[in-house]
Amino acid sequence: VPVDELLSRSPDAWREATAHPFLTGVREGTVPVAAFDTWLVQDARFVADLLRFQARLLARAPRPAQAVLAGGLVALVEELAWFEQLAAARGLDLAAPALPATTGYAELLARLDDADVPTGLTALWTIERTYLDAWSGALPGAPQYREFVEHWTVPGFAGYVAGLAAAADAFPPADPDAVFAEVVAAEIVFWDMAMGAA
Ligand code: MP5
Repeated sequence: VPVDELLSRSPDAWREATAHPFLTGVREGTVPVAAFDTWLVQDARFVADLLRFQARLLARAPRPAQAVLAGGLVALVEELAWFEQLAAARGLDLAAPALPATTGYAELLARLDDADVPTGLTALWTIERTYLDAWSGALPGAPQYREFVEHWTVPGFAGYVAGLAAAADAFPPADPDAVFAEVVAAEIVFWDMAMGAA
């Protein structure tokens, strides 16, 4: 099954992960600054974890998947610098402790280090496709959050997600629905955490 079909096979979970109240608040400008800043600090930490996961996946990846993974890795290093600039401008401490949702997601990534490469590719596609659809649903975004909405909705990011889908479809895992469900569940908990509910 092509990865793009996984969305419609788990519609309820997908809606929760991509049409969360946090995102409605980003669109309408009603998400409290404190909740947004919590998300920002925790997401910077997630991206640092994701960078390590992706580096390990690249090291194991078959030749045709290397280019998209390597390009994504460079983008992640740049994204971390972007997070650092934003945190400094907002007076946020990126060394703040990881909250349980962030620790839980890091543990999922660590388990995926031990899974086979096809499972890792489908997981990575799910991670990125979630952000593409989630932030696209928040377009154009309230002025104070617009920079973030733009970051995950530019054509270059959509192109990256399409490249990951092609890699995942070329090397399908035995149970794509299972890894998709695990990642989507972690994404829902992550939004809940920002809203103070996890
Ligand atoms: C992404 C992210 C997207 N930043 N945070 C979570 C919790 N899930 C997915 O990853 P990237 O590398 O920022 O595009």
